[in-house]
Amino acid sequence: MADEDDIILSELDDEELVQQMHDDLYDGLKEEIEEAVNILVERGWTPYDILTKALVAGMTVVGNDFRDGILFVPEVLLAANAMKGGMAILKPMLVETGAPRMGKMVIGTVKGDIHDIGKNLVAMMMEGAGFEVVDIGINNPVENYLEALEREEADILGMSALLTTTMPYMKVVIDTMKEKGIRDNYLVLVGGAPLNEEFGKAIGADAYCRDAAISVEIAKDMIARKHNQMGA
Ligand code: B1M
Repeated sequence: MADEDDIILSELDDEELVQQMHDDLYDGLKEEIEEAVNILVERGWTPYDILTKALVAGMTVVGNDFRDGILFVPEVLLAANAMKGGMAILKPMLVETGAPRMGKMVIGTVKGDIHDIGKNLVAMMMEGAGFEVVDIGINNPVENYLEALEREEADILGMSALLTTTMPYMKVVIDTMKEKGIRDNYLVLVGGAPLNEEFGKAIGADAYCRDAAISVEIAKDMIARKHNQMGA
């Protein structure tokens, strides 16, 4: 028999459920997060709204308490694991849009950095928008990026960094591309919480992308412009 205090997720209204998801993410409760994501899908929520309003917003609370020394790495890893459980349910919905192929992107987190949730989200949304995405994972030295770009004959390089100590590595990658004379063969998009527009410009990226949805918009726009230029 269920304990009197047990919360039945399906009995909560949308607002209460989203609040409960923030709490469950905080507590690293993967199964509860998965159940709640399924409930919101059944209630007709778009995958994007579930991602942003329930999962990403919940992770922001986790991030703030991590910053303030209230949560520590093990708890944050559990929260990240719960978030990934929710994202795995949404992935097919974001990916199977039947959109025409737009171009190919190689994406990875830079050397020294193991954060991958944001990168994974960008990869999913890019796939959903019709881009082919090759995810080379975390902790990538410059050689990994260059090798993948060439092997995959990609159009776009996406780099992610979540630490102020690792974001300068993006410049190392771009400078190496310049040295090798291949910089202009690719669109270079960068993102991650500590970056901003100014930083993107300073390191010579084509664009800084604030979030996954904006990454898609920028990539679509830039690829279309590139095709137009080539056609002119
Ligand atoms: Co880390 N961590 N962490 N962490 N962690 C942050 C980034 C931090 C801000 C927390 C804090 O203090 N508030 C802080 C960095 C401070 C700083 O540099 N100024 C920090 C720290 C300090 C650390 C460690 C050093 C802690 C330690 O060990 N003492 C350590 C470093 C490890 C390493 O990388 N070498 C560390 C470890 C970890 C965990 C392993 C525990 C875990 C990562 C698990 C994983 O990713 N699998 C973790 C987590 C989860 C976080 C927070 C809480 C959440 C990050 C996240 O997933 N956000 C984070 C706090 C925060 O950001 N609020 C924090 C959700 C995600 C959807 O957002 O990643 O921003 P985000 O991605 C967005 C956009 O930024 C953008 O689009 C995404 C989707 O909209 N985007 C791109 C991201 N990449 C893109 C690439 C693109 C385009 C857009 O390419 C085109």
